[in-house]
Amino acid sequence: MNLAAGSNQPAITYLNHETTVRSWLLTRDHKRIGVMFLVGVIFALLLGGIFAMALRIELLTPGPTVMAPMTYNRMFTLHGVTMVWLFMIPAIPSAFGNFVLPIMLGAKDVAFPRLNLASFYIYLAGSLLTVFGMLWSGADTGWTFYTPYSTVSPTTVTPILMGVFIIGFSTIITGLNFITTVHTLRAPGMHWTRIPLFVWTIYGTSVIQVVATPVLGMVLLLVAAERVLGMGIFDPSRGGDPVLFQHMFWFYSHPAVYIMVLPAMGVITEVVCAYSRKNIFGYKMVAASTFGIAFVGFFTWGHHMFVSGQSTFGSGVFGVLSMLVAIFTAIKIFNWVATLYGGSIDLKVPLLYVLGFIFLLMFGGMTGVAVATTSLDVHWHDTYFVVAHFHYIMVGAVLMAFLAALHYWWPKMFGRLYPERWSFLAAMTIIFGFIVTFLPQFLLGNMGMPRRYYEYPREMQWLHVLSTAGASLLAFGFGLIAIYLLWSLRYGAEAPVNAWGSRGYEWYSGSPPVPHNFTEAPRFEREVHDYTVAEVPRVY
Ligand code: HEM
Ligand SMILES: [Cu+2]
Repeated sequence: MNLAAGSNQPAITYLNHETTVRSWLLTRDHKRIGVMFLVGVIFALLLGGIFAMALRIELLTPGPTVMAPMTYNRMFTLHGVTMVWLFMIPAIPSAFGNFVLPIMLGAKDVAFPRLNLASFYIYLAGSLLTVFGMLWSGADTGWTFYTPYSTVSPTTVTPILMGVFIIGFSTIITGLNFITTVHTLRAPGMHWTRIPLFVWTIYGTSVIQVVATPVLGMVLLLVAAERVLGMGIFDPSRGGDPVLFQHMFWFYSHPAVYIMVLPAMGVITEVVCAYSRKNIFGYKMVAASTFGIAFVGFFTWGHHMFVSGQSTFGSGVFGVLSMLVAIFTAIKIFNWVATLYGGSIDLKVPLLYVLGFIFLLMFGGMTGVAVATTSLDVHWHDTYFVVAHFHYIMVGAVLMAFLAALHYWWPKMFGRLYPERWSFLAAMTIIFGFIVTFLPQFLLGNMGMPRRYYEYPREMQWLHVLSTAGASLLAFGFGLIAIYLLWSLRYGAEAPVNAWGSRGYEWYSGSPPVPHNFTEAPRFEREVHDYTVAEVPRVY
């Protein structure tokens, strides 16, 4: 062990062994690539957040407020495109998955480090093309690019479609890399039953990424071909079928919601164990439910199409299959709560986000079951009810998990502690701000407020104003986090070796880790999160 003088951190870490810009840009170190992805997705979150605030400000009054109707259409498209494709999909797998997955397995790196770097540049190229399309004149199709409108819209749809198409390759490559890493690079003692649950969720996600993303690629390319070459694939006026688009789009995009939520569930499992000082209750069930969700998720896409003219029987089958997902999710929720129960709880800020996650996921999940009920969904489809449902899951749950991961692994990644009081204030602001933003949207949807509308009747105004107020709180919370995290990089106290006394395997390496994670391959001789052992062996 070679420690820096007067410190418990390694003298040479992945951060300081080379410091030139070139050493970052050409790095093959999974940790640096993870950090670069993290910076990328945070920029996307910021950009998507600015679009969101513009939308909420416009909706403060029933009529025109600050922008023209066409600008509004572009705004919600840019918001959705940025948040879904540039932030949500890569957020947890590509950033945190890259950073911690190899360390958790006792590996030096991922299986294909060069490909890993390529994945980052593909993500960057796709994102830049998308942002270029947005700045050029933006698109007004919504993030879902529904045909036939997307094939005729006069806005800059094609570059944005192609940007998202390119980002898909990054997703596929990263998925392949993780699957191969799990199969081939496990250190001695890392049996299948010892694999941390975060890794299992990344594995399940990777399978979805590899299997489903090509379908998205195909459908986007076909829309682009229809726009550029005038082929008649989806546009009925040219002999195409617009519903075919919906099938292909949702065949990917429903499983894609699990690309977002499964890694989030993995983070939650790690954090619950670490701060309740207990191994997960029902490891095998939690791991199996991950694959249950990943598998069933492939057979539920028709719940987005109840009003598309599909047969009533078809809708019924899709509805029932969708509800199965709730059962697997409930298994996880039960096991998290059972782990917390009787644990030695240490309420640090990542655990606070976990409590927020569980609460909001239940709201999102149960309203999911409600909208999967055909008779109810015919009323709620394309209203704010659906908007609220998926924001409860995507923002309420996934973003909470993202923030939990950021706060849990921050000392590991950068070797610094952040101010605890400020982090609590920010977490409370975000959880409260979230509820104020999105709870009114359920009510609005039920009153008949359609999604993507620029104007609304006056009696809905107070709910919209409430929602905008909540969004402002959210923005304030994020600003706070940005300030204290950046502050901590320079002025934060040096983090101890294992900031939380966690028994997760990633703490076997230093904080921050040495360039190849370990000086010798660690041996895994206990179960993950076994708090009955006296101390964590460290190998760096
Ligand atoms: C218990 C599990 C879930 C069920 C049963 C469920 C069900 C549904 C249904 C039926 C719809 C379509 C409603 C409509 O358009 O009228 C829907 C929309 C949506 N759900 Fe879920 N959902 C579940 C979980 C999730 C999760 C985990 C996510 C994300 C991580 C998610 C994200 C979405 C999105 C993005 C949409 C709307 C897409 C759009 O039209 O823009 N859902 N959900
Ligand atoms: Cu779905």
